Amino acid sequence: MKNTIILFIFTLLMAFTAVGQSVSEDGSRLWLRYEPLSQNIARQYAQKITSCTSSDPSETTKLAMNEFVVAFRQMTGKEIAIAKAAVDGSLVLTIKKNDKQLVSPDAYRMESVVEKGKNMTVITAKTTNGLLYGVFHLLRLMQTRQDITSLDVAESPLYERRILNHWDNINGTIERGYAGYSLWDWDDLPATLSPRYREYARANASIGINGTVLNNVNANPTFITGEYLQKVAAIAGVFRPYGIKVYLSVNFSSPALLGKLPTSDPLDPAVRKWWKDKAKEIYALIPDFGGFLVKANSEGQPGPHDFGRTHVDGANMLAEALEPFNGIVMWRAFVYNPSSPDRAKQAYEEFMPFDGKFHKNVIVQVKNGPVDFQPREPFSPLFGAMQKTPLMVEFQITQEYLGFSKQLAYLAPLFKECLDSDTYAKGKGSTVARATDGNLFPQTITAIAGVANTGKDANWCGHHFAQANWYSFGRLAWNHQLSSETIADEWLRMTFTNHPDFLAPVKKMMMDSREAVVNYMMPLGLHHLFAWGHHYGPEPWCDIPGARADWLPSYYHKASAYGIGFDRTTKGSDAVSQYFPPLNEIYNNVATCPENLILWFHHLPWDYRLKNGRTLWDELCYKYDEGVNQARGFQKIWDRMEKYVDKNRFVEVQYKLKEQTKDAIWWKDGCLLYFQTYSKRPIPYELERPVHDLEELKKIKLNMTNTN
Ligand code: GCV
Repeated sequence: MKNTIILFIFTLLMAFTAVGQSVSEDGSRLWLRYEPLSQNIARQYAQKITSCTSSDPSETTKLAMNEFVVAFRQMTGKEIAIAKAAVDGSLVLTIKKNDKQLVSPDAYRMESVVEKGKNMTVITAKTTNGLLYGVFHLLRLMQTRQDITSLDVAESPLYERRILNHWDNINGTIERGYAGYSLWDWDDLPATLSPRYREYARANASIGINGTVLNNVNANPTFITGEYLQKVAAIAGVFRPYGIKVYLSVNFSSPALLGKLPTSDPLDPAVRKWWKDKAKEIYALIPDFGGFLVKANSEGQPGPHDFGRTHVDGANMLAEALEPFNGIVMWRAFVYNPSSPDRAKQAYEEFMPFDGKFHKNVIVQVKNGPVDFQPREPFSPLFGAMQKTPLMVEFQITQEYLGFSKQLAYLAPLFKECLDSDTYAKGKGSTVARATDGNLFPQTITAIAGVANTGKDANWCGHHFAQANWYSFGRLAWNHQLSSETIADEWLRMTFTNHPDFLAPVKKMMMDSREAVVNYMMPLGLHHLFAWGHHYGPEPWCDIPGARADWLPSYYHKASAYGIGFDRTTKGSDAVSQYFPPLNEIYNNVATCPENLILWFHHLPWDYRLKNGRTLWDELCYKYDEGVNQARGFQKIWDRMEKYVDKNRFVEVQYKLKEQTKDAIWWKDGCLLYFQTYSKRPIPYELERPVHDLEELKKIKLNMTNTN
C-alpha cells in the first residue's frame, strides 16, 4: 500500500514537471533536488540497485542510507528496501578500518562487483564519513545521469580540513553577509534547533566540507562563555553525524574580558592557565571540537602585539591549550598597518621571520591574495615561501568585492587561478595547491577555508547562482584538480536541468562571469576602487578626511596626469621580490608581466602600448566596455532559458542580471569618467558613450547596513 501511494505521488510530480517546469522553486533545495529522471535512465538505475545494506550501525551510516533511499525514490520512482544482508542488486556500505588502499580517513572506494553470483555496488571506507561521502558521490552520478553499471572509483580529499568560516555575529547579523541574517539562532539555542542546521550540514557533507567556524573573526568573546558553549554544543550535536566539526573564532583578550584577569599577555602564567581551563571546559562539552580561528592585531582586533609579544607567542599559547584534545589553531596572516607604503607586502614581512617557529598544531591562514579578496590579485607570496609552517588558503565565497549577492560571479575560476598559480618555490610546478596540500612540504595539518555566503534567505545565498560558489568551494577543497567547467556542469545539472540546450550557454555564462566583473570593475590589475565601507559600487575618487590611507582607492590606483597603477617593481615598493625567481623577474619586467596584473605591479603612462597595440588608456576603456557587454550578454543568454527553468528562479535571476548590467554601466562610467580627469583623453569613439555624469555619480551614497 505504502509503495502504491509513493508511486502515485511520484507520477503526479512527473506530470507537473513534464509541463515545462511549472512547479516554482525557491532554491532552498540547493543542488540536492533529486529531480525525477527520464523513464529510460530511471529504469537502468532501478535495474542496477534494488536494495541498500550495511552492517555498520552508526547514525551516520543510517542517514547515508536514508538519504539514498529517499533520493532514489524521488529520481526513479522506485522504492528500495534497507535490507539486513547483501543480495543481488544491493548497494553495500562497508567499513574497513585497516584498508591500506584507503589513504585517508575520509577516503572511499566505489565499485561494481560480482560476488557469488550477486551483482552489487560496494562503497568501502575507513570511517562512516567516508561512506557518507561515497553515497553523495553515487547520488551525484545519478543526478547528472551517468552510467553506474561498472563503477571503479577511488577518492580521497586533497585537504584534510575543508572549512567554512562564518562571519556571523552574536546579534544575528553577518559581516559581509548578503543572504539575510545568520543561520544560527543564538537566542533560541540550545533548547530549539532550527531544521536548517541539519539541512546546512547535509548540504556541506554532500560536497565534502567537514568543518564550520561558527562566528565572525572579529570575535565577540561571549561565544566562549559557559552559556554560549552550551549553544555551540547543541549545533555541534546536529553537525556531528554529517562529519562536520565546529570551530570558534576567539577574541585574544578573552582572559581579561571574560576572566577579569589584569592582562591577556600570552606569556603570563595566569593567562596561559585561563586558556587551558577554557579548552578543558570546551572539550568536556564538545569532545570533537575542531579548534580556534584567530584574527590578531588586525583591523583593531586585540593580539599579542598589545603586550609586546609576537604572533608565535600568541598562537603557540593557544596551541598548547588545545593540544591535549587534538585541537588546532588557525592563525590568520591578514595583517597590515596604516603607515605602510605597500600593504601588499606586510603579511610576508610580518610572518616570514616566524617560519618554523609555530607549534605543530598551528596552521597559518592566508588570504588568497596579498591585499583583500579583490576581483583579481596575484597569489599571496607567503604561499611557497613559508616552508616550515603549515599554511592554508582562505578564499572569500561571500562576494564582498564581486557584487554581493546582487551579481553573478562564478568564483571557481578565481579559486582555481590561485590554487593553480605556480609559486616556483621548488622549481616549476610548485603550485599554491601543492604548496598547501602537503605535496611539496611536510605539513602536520592540511586545510583550506572559505568565508561562507549563507544566510537565512530561502535560497541560502541571496542569488541562485551564488550557490555555485559554495558548491565549488567544497568540490575544490576536496579535489583542487577539478576544472571549473566540470564543477559548473555538475552544479547546473543538479540545480537546474540536464538539458543540453540549457547547459552549454549557461555554463559559458558562468565561466565568463568572474572575468566580466573584473572587466567592468577593475581590469588590468587595478584594485580596491570600491565605495567606502560597504564596498559595493565604484568610488575611485573616495577621500575621507582623516581616513587610513590604505583604505582609500587612491592609495592603490595612484592615477595622475602621467598615468596609473602601483609600482611594486624593484624600483617601487619591491613587492615583486617577495616572489621566487623567475616569477619576481616576470612580474618586475613590464614586457613579461601578465597584462591582467600589469597595473598591480607597474605604474604606467597613459600612452603605454599594450601587446595588442592599444594605448593603456584605450585598453582600459575597451576592458570596461567589454565588461558591460558581457553583462548584457548574460541577460540575452538567460532570457532564452525560460523554458528550462521554473518561473520563480527564472524571474529572480532575470531581475538580478538586469540590475547587474545597470551596475556594470555605473562602474564603467564612474571609473572611466574619473580616470579621464587625469588622462585627458577621449573614450574611443567606437565605444558606447557614458550615460552618467561624474558629478552625479560622486553623489551616490548607498545606505547599506550589511558592512558588519
Ligand atoms: C571580518 C576585510 C573585510 C572585513 C573583514 C576583514 C577580515 O577587511 O572588509 O569585513 O573582517 O577583511 O578578513 O578580517
